Formats: sequence, structure tokens, C-alpha cells
Amino acid sequence: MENDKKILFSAIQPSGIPTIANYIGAIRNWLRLQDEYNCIYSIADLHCLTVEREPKDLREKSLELLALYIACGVDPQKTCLFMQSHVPAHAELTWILNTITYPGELSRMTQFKDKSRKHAQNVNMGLMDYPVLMASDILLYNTAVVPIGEDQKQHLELARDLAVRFNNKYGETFSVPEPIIPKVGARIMSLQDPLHKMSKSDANENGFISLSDDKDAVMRKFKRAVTDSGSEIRFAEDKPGVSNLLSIYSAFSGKSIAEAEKEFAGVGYGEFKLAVAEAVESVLSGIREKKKQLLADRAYLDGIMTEGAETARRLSGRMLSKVYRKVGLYTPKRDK
Ligand code: ATP
Ligand code: LTN
Repeated sequence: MENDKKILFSAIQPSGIPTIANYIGAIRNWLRLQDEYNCIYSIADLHCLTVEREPKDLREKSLELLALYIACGVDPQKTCLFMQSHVPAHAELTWILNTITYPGELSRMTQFKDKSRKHAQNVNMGLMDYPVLMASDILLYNTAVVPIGEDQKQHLELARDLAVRFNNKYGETFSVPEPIIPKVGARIMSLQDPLHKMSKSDANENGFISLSDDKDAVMRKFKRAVTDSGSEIRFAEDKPGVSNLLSIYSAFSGKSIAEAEKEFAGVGYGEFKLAVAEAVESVLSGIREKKKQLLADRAYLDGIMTEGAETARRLSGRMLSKVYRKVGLYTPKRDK
């Protein structure tokens, strides 16, 4: 990290195995930007506690997510990979930022409203404060850019607002981050309900393809994917199912939407869905294999995250000290 490249920060919650939507919306962009930026990728395990979790499952999923980052092509030599809970500054900065955040800003967040509905029996303060923890993740590292899917745009807006608000109140401290949202695939929809986003925690497993699904599951789920009336394969608002499949195909084949439309002109839905499934499977088979190898070497993964946490603690510690100084928390002289 000792060069003058700008910082890129992103994270995913270990709330399940990432889906092809997480891959298209976020991870694929991470790979593209690895050389251009100093990249920091976290596993947002503290965020994960905002909804009910089985502790054992959370632990396993966290390690699996690290393996998946690497299996997808994130290079641990070039990037900093760590678990959010291993770096205390994230929770500490959250407290400070809470003091300049208003409840109304958080209660009107789309994700908060969705998740409050979905987890009505457990609407806790953490769920509401989620975007402030996310702002801390980002602001601790002087982050310039944050690759995310469309659904996180509102949270990034808050991170920007809080950076500016803090800077105005206490003097220049935080960089104001920019989102990077993909042009195609920023919002991949459920295969069963193309009006709702694909989500790794969907109760209906046929709605998503996880990066660990085997070939049979990939083929079966695409075969069952909901399409639209008519038979034309084109990208259009009145064809949400087909448009979604075209976006997925485009992301996995590297072809543009226009090229894909041309390729499938006159082709039936069945054949089209098979082609999408094959394009996805050809990438997933490699990821599955690599993940399996990585998970067999736990010491290697533990080593990566230990090293990552050390780097992240060093970088975030500097920013947190600055923040503590700015807001007026007392520091004894010999601590300097
Ligand atoms: P959960 O179901 O647990 O809320 P999720 O599948 O929505 O999880 P997150 O961990 O919240 O996934 O998101 C990880 C990254 O993937 C974020 O950058 C997010 O914007 C992106 N992402 C999530 N869902 C989609 C989607 N349907 N299409 C494109 N990108 C997405
Ligand atoms: N809230 C994000 C995960 C996340 C994140 C971040 C993304 C936590 N901290 C910082 C970008 C930057 C989500 O995808 N649900």
C-alpha cells in the first residue's frame, strides 16, 4: 500500500454464499480494478449480526467468503483482505459518526425498510445503524472509490454526506468517496420473480444461483427461470425476465447486450436459457474448484486474513486517531 495509487474499498456480508448477482454487481468490478487502485476488501461480519444468525453458520460462511473472494480472482498479494470484526476502528468510528447522524436519515433507507418488513420480529438498532457502520468502513481508509451494486447507492450517499458534514464541523478529515456502479448488471433480478432483486438470503433457492451451486443446480434453476409473454429475446422494460437473463449472459460471456440480442434472434426461450446456463457454468466450475482447494488449506486463509487485519488496523488506526483529536478527545502527551 506504499505507493500513490488511490484507495478502493468494498465489502460483502457473509450472510450466505454470494450469488451471481453479487459477482456481477460487485466482485467482477473488483477484479477489473485491482491494478489501478490499492484495493481493500472486507468481509462485513459485523453487518451480518443485524439479522438473526446461527453463530456456527456465520463463522463458516465468513471463511468461505474469503475463499470465494480469492477463488473469483481477487489477488491476496495485491490487495488487503480482512474480516471487519478484526479491526476495532470500524466499530469505534461508528460511534463518532452516530453523533452526527439523524434517525430520520436512517429510518428512510430503502434497505432498512425492506429488512424491517422481512425481519419484523427483530428490528434492532444495528439494523438501523447499518449504513453508519458502512460509512465507517469506507471513510477510515481515505477511500476514493467504492464498487457496489445499485442497491447500495443510497448507503454510499450517506457515507458521502457524513464525510462532508464531519469535515465542515471539525475541519478537513475524510475524503469523499465515489461509487462505481456497473452499467450492465447493477441490479440482477431473482430468476423466479424478475421484479425483485436477486438476493443470497432469498428463502426461495430457485431465485438465485450461488457461486457454489453445482452444474445440475445451475442448469435446473435457469431452466425454471421465469420468462415473459411473447417469444422475442430482446432487452425491454416490458420483458423483465428476458432482460435479466440477457444481462446475466452479457456479464458472463463478455458480449454486449446488443450482440447477445443478435445472437439469439429467432431462438426459442428454452434454447436461450440453456445458453445462459452454460455461459454461467463455464465460469462457475473454475470458481468452485479453486474454492474447494482453498478451503482445504485453512492455515493459508487464516494467514491471509491475519496479515490483512494488521494492515487494516495500521491504516484505520491513523485515521481514527486523527478523528479523536479533531473531536476533542484527550490524548496524553506520551501516547503520541
Ligand atoms: P442479503 O441477501 O444478505 O441482503 P445480498 O445478496 O443483497 O445479501 P450484499 O452482501 O448485501 O448482498 O451485497 C454485496 C454486493 O453485491 C453489494 O455491492 C451489492 O450492491 C451487490 N449486489 C447485491 N445484490 C445485487 C443484485 N441483485 N444485483 C447486482 N448487485 C447486487
Ligand atoms: N452493505 C454492503 C456491504 C458493505 C460494504 C461496505 C460495501 C459493508 N461495508 C463498505 C461497500 C463498502 C452490502 O453490500 N450490503
